Amino acid sequence: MKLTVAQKIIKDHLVTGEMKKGTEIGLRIDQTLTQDSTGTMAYLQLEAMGIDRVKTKRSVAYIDHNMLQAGPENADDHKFIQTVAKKYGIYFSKPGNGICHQVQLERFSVPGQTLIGSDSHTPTCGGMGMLAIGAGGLDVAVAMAGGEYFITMPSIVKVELRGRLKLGVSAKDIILEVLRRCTVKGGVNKIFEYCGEGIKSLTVPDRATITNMGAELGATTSIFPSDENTKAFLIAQDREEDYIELKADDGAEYDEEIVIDLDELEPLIAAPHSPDSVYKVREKEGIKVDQIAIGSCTNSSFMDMMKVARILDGKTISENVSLVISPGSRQVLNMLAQNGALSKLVSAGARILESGCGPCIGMGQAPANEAVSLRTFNRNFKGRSGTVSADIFLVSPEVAAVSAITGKISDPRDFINDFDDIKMPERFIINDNMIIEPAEPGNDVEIIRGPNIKPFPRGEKLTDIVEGKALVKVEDNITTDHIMPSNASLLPFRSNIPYLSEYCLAPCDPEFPKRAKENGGGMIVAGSNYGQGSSREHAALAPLYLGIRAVLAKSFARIHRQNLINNGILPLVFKNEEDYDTIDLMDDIRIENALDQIDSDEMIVKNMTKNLEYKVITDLADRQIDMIKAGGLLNLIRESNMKNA
Ligand code: MIC
Ligand code: SF4
Repeated sequence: MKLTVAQKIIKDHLVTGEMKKGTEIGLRIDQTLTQDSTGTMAYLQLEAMGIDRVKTKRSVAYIDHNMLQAGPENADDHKFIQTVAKKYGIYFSKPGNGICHQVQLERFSVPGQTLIGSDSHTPTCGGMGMLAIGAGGLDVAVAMAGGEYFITMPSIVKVELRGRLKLGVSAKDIILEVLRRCTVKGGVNKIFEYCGEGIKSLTVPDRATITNMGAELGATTSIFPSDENTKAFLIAQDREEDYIELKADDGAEYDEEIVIDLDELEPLIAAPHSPDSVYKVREKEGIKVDQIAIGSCTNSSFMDMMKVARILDGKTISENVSLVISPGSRQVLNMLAQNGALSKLVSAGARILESGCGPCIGMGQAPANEAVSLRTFNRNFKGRSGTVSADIFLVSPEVAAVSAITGKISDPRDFINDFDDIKMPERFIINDNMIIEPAEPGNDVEIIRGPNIKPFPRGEKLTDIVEGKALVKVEDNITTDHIMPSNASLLPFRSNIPYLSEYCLAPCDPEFPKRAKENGGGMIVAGSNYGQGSSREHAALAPLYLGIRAVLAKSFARIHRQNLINNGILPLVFKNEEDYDTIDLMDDIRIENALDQIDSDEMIVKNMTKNLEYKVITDLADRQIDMIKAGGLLNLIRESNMKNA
């Protein structure tokens, strides 16, 4: 059989199941990554599994999100992660070393291998020809312990790039174009595989911009072949030995095809408040801008920063603009410092932030009320910046840099003459002294736990009757930023679910946590694509803590659905979407014979208040049914450990 790049990697790593679209498959995982805002929980779960040492080829723990240290909580969590990493055989990337995806791409990514990470933008390393997938922290912990990672065998979308990008148009515009065409729910259970003549002119970091933001499609992942450009990047990272060539077989079959003519692409912009609300920059030209932020795991590579430095060289930014720049990694920052580009950025008036997520996750730099902020990031969900009334637009580094000078949204094609002098370096500065090696097996490293680490909630076994009130009713495309908001004041509590749960779904309905507690838990009712966005399992753990037993939705985002199942919460999809309209807040919802019903693909849910019955689709694999019955994956693992003891 002729295979695509993704199918080849899946075939090489398949442990359970068959490569049959829509069925569940289990994959062997070579590498894992965690970051600090999901990592604390993931490592608590790893500890609960009772293994001595990780079984992966390489696991890395990064500190990049919770970088503001306004109190001791974040630094305490960093210490916990550092000591756990040392003990269990995990490499530890210190705060300041860079954003997990950027550093993973530079220093650890290997074409042909599998990677899962407790962050939805893990597909960044798809730019290196890895099968790189975002997952909940518990799934990552299981993979570290040597377990498989289960996904639905995805369909493969061929994205053929033709021609070459014009000056002022960049990789960001390619992924914005894909988002414009496919939307934020268009990628569920699909892999976007890039090919065609057009990929030859894209460097690995360009490709990584595209695979990174493929997360916004809801896709399982995105991937590029491994070719001469991959080799050049690996040589420049002094890792030539990691190179293998990887390309799709001639005649490989795809499920869908998209063709993008790069010559015809123009600078694009995603308008508030969704990454798929895409326009031409020309259509938004002239809008006054208050803040510009350049960085994030989407656009913070050396080449991106060099283009920005080139545009800002000798200029001063508009008096009304605050420009913040966070280079993606210490390697990038160091390169800019060494070649003088950093000085150009500073001279133009940029505020340089440390290498980390920063404003992308609301860790500082919240814009002013009603401000317009132009960002090179990947998400512009309402309130994510820390300012609910702000309007966030997503753009390329080129658009951001020229707009910083003019003070309004501007098209770079009117300002740039050439980037000819900007070349991929033949050799990056290699300095891994902020990556701490793990201790030898059999060590006695002491794990340091701060007082902010609270036990995480455990699910309960499925009962035959599942009932409760509809405690909240929300619309389509609810993000995990709605379910479990993240900002500078909440992120320090990522290891404290009782505290976080007070804010669960608060942007949609601030009374929900109180109502849930008063009623001893119940159900969530939601529209389509519920739980899109991040991989944070806190969006399942906080509802679990509040006693949520089921979520009835029109459809779910992939990672969030699995996080619910991992925690023993039923994800139920309305068979008839109109049923959603008949449920009102506080209706009594009841599932009878749940223990029998769970074994089939559909269940009957009763609305006792309205005297109505709904058919819901469960579509659970046998393994997932076991998890729901056990009250979550950790309980299941414990049960099987007990059986084997
Ligand atoms: C995000 O971009 O939303 C995050 C913060 O990186 C999350 C992880 C988290 O919530 O900690 C993600 O993308 O998974
Ligand atoms: Fe960090 Fe933003 Fe990337 Fe999430 S999207 S990993 S917050 S830079």
